[in-house]
Amino acid sequence: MKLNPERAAFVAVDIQNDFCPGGALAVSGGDQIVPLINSLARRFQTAVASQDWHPAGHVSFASSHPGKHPYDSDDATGRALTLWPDHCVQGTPGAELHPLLDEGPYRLIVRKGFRHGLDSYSVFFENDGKTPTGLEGYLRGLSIDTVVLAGLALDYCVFFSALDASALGFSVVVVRDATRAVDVPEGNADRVVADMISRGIAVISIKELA
Ligand code: VGL
Ligand code: ZN
Repeated sequence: MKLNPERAAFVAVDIQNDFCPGGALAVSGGDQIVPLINSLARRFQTAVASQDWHPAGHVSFASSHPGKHPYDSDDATGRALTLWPDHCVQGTPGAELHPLLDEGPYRLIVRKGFRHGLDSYSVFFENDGKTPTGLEGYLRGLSIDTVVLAGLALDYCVFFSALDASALGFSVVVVRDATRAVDVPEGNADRVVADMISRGIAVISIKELA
């Protein structure tokens, strides 16, 4: 796959300590993708990183809902109704970008999920489906038409970012080997990949990127 370097942006989703082994919401093998993310980011003129950035007591934390447990679902309104362990709390080491992530290539770091009562999986819109993060405007301002996504987690933040990017009219590419999935419930990763492909999103491996 050949991309126009003037028109394609790379988005590295949530490469943060809490999503890596030892972190609060560890994604199996999350740290293994860091070298791939570094090599991908260097190939793009426009690279953006996102950072899950929650206040303490955030609505997405199971601990904020008496009687609920991490990975339970909640009936609050929103697009995905899962409750999580406390993670990516603003200013804590878990919220920091992974120490081996090379931050040099990134022009912009977008923080999301910072409103107390609203979660944000997507790097484009928070989970109400309408509150923008500003990333769309940033990319349009640079005449970007193609969004290349990788990072954590495939079946949450990467997936919802890919759906939003596609709905906004960007061409969307997901580099699957530079992602890892939560895979809760089990099979979720395969389900979201099939869903993305059915919507015309390209799910490729890193070696397919020219
Ligand atoms: C994420 C669950 C909760 C992610 C963020 O980055 O995929 N997942 N917050
Ligand atoms: Zn989160």
